[in-house]
Order: sequence, then C-alpha cells, then structure tokens
Amino acid sequence: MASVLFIYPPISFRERSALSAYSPPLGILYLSAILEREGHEVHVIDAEAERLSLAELAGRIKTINPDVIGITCLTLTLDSCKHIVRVARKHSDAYIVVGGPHISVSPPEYLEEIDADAYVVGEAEAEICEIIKERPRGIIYAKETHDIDSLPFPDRGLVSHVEYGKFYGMQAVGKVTGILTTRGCRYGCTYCNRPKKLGFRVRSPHEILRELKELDREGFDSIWIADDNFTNNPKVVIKLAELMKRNGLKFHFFGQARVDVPSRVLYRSMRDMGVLALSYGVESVVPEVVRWYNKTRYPEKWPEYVKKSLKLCDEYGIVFLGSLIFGAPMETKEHMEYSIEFLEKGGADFINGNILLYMVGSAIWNWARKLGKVRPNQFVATAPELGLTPYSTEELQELCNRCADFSKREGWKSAFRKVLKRREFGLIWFGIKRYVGNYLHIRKLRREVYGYGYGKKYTTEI
Ligand code: B12
Ligand code: SF4
Repeated sequence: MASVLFIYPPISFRERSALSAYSPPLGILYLSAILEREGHEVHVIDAEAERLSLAELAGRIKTINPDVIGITCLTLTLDSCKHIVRVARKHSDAYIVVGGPHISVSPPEYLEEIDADAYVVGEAEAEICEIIKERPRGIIYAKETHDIDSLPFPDRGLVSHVEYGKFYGMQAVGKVTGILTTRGCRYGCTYCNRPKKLGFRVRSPHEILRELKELDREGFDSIWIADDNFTNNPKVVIKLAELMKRNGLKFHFFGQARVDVPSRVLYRSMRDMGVLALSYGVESVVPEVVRWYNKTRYPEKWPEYVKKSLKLCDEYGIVFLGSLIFGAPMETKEHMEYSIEFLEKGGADFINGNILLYMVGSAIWNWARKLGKVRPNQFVATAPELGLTPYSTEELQELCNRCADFSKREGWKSAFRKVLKRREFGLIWFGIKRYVGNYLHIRKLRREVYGYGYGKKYTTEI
C-alpha cells in the first residue's frame, strides 16, 4: 500500500487571496476517499487555506515522505504548482502526478514544462487507484464517472485541522465545509475555461440528503455548495428542500447561481433549506455584452432576469452577491457604469467587479489566439494587457474598486436587514457579534492589500 500526499496550491506563495480559505478542495477529498477504501494512507495539504510558505510546505513534504505526490492545478495556480514540483523533487523521491482544471484545458505540448511524471486530463475517480499502483508516465485521459451517486463521500476528515468559511476577511457561521450536488455545467460562457468536455450530471436528492445527514452528525453548520450553479437543476433543489424539511435538517448554505431561473417555488425552497447567500455571475446587464459572453440564448431578457432574481432574493431574505466583468471589446465605460448602477439601485448587497481575463481553454482565448493577440503559452492575460479593450488596467481597476467600496459601505447593512427578515435568532446574534467584532477589528488594523486572482488587486481592510 502506498503513502499518498495530495497538495492544493495557492494562487501565489507571496500574496494571499481574499478567498483563501473558503471551502475545502473537494476534488482531492473525493480521490482520497477512493484510495483509503483500497487501504492506501492519504495526507492532504491545502497550502492555500493553511497559508503555507514554500519552505513550510517543503518541511511538510520531508516529514511525510510520501511515495506519491498528487497536485491539483488551476490555470491561475500553474506557477505555484511548478514551484511545488521543484521543491518536491528536491526533498523526496516521490512519483509526482498532476491533475485538475488546468491540466484538462492546457494544450498537451505544454504540460511537460510542469516537470511532473504524469498528467491526468479530466475527473480521476475511475483511474486513481490504477495510477497509484502502476505509476504510468505522460498524459492520462480519464473517463468521467456518469453515475456520480456511486462515488463515496469526500473524506473531509483529512482537512479537519483547517478552518474554512473565510471570505474577504469575514467568517461563515460555525463549522464550515463544501458539498457538490451536481458536476459539470450546461452552459458555454465564452470567457469560462472550466473543462467543457465534462457532461452535466446531477446527484439524486436522496443521496445528497444522506451526505447532509452525515455532515449534521459531524457538527457542520455552514455549507458552501461548490456546484458551478446550484440552480442548474431546480427540480433537485426543490425536492431536496422537501426532504430536508421532512428530516428536520437545516444548514446555512452559500453557493453560486444563475439569474435566469427566477422561480418563486425555487427561491422559497432555497430559503426553507437555509440558503443564506448566493453569488450570481451577472457579468453585465447590457445585452450586446451579454451576447458576446454567450451567457444566455436570450441576452435581451438578461436585465429582466437580474431584476427578478434581485427581487426574489429580497423577498426571501437571500443575500445577493453580483459579479461583474469589465473589459469586453465593445463595452464602453458607460456600459460598465450602467451595470454597476443597475445592481446598486436594484438592491444587490455585494458587488464583485473583475477585469476580463482571457484564459486558455475559453472561447475568447481561442479567438484572441486567432487574432495573434496571445502567444500559445500565454495561458492567462487581462483584456487591457492584450489591447482588446480601449481602457487601461487602472481605469478598469477603478471600476472594480467602486464595486468593492459599495460592498463595504452597503453590503453588511443590507445583508443584516435580510437576516433580520428571516427571523432566525441564532443567526441574528451571530451577525451582531460579527458586526461589532469586525468593526473593532477594522478600526485596530492597518490597511492590507489582498491579491485576488490575476490582474486584480483587491484592497480591503481586515
Ligand atoms: C469551490 C470552488 C472554489 C472555492 C474553493 C476552492 C477549493 N478549495 O476547491 C474558492 C471560492 C476558494 C475558489 C477559488 C478559486 N477558483 Co474556483 N472553483 C470552485 C468550483 C466551483 C468547485 C471546485 C470543485 O469542488 N470541483 C469538483 C471536483 C470534483 O472537481 P475538481 O476539483 O476539478 O477535481 C477533479 C479533477 O479536476 C481531478 N483532479 C483534481 N485535482 C487532482 C489532482 C490529481 C493528482 C489528480 C490525478 C486528479 C485531480 O480529479 C478530481 C475529481 O474528479 C470550481 C468549478 C467546478 N465545478 O469544478 C471552480 C474553479 C475550479 N475555480 C476556478 C478559479 C479560476 C478559481 C480562482 C483562481 C478564482 C480567483 N480569481 O481567485 C480561485 C483559486 C484559488 C485556488 N488557490 O485555487 C476555475 C478554474 C479554471 C481553470 N481552468 O483553472 C473553476 C473551474 C471555475 C470556472 N468555472 O472557471 N474556487
Ligand atoms: S461561467 Fe459558469 S455558467 Fe458559464 S459556462 Fe462557466 S461554469 Fe457554466
């Protein structure tokens, strides 16, 4: 039996992300559960959430001295991943295998630069045992699991020492973890570089309930729904809410959703099961821009969908976090300001502004490649860097800061109002403690700059 160490890298070992310890890395926790079932000894280091330096990570690798090191690689964590491989080679003789979203979208000819022994394209549950046993070299194309109900639950015990739920300096209620109710995505946004080949799959509500019961026994209070979109399959959500009610189960849920499912039954169900906050990929409310992002087949209806979702969130006391992207080629400053105002006046609680990224594997990266704007190994670049928007980084950054300022000014007040509306007294008490705590904390501490992804500096006070 082998000793296996999985590592989840940070975006950068120098700057820490504002999202740094939000939710556990479920992908490797699923793989760990499968390996443990076969009798392997598994360790997991979440270098992002544990805020480890490269030297500290090297120390941990030396101490564990594993036979196999498995690393998750995102496009934005590619550099950190390369550093980890270098350090792992120096401090161990382990066989090194890398997987994750970037490996699945990278042109294969560039994978060798990572200097691992093997690279896994796709979801690895079906292959992981054989990989650990046979230790093959080169690129392995994994088959996706169609029946995701057949998978064991992720082994969250491997990261029980890490405190999750931290988000822009705030902390979710109680003990926090993540869950997946679906895999894959049904949409094809042009800026998105999640692996497209993975089909959309849904877990049965009974199976999700079984996992939630286990999380309840383990004492979890808050759960981040790690699906690409929790509202991708409203029927499952509605059924799940019904089952949870029947079983007397309730958690504080957070997740990501789309605006184009503004159904009252769905929102009532989400409120009943405990959904507290949803992050929506609004991106823009200008149909021309929305069309370019291929967000929907009905771009002219998008602003109406946004309005309806804002209204439903208000009605059911769900905190609305709207994400916007700035820098589409035809997008003017007036368009961007209009989108911000639309959310500000429409009742969004938080607004998260981002500069458009061209990432390998996305349709817009392929387009920029054809135009000769990106080099084949330039896996990520911002719109201003490529000259694909008339605006400079500073101009777009200013708009991002305007969103951050709105969130800091209004977000907590309006979110608290929504919580009051829900009449959940435990939550209200937690909110008061946090609000007062944060206020004192903010006054005491100096300003700090958080690195948030690539091309964007998120300045906040902690
Ligand atoms: C939850 C989540 C987060 C959470 C928690 C991250 C975490 N600890 O998991 C938070 C909010 C913190 C987050 C942050 C970021 N995220 Co995120 N996140 C997700 C999300 C929604 C779910 C992740 C998940 O659980 N997936 C389900 C599991 C089963 O899939 P998986 O992780 O890919 O793992 C499978 C395979 O990839 C493979 N595999 C994975 N690792 C390994 C390792 C080995 C050795 C092997 C063999 C196989 C293997 O097997 C796994 C099991 O099937 C995904 C979208 C998605 N649905 O995947 C985006 C996603 C992964 N995130 C993305 C991005 C861009 C980010 C950020 C860079 C955003 C930013 N600008 O800051 C940061 C990066 C932080 C960091 N250090 O990684 C992109 C990555 C795109 C890409 N190609 O790189 C995705 C795909 C979203 C998207 N639609 O574009 N994220
Ligand atoms: S951005 Fe979200 S909705 Fe669009 S394709 Fe990517 S995961 Fe799906």
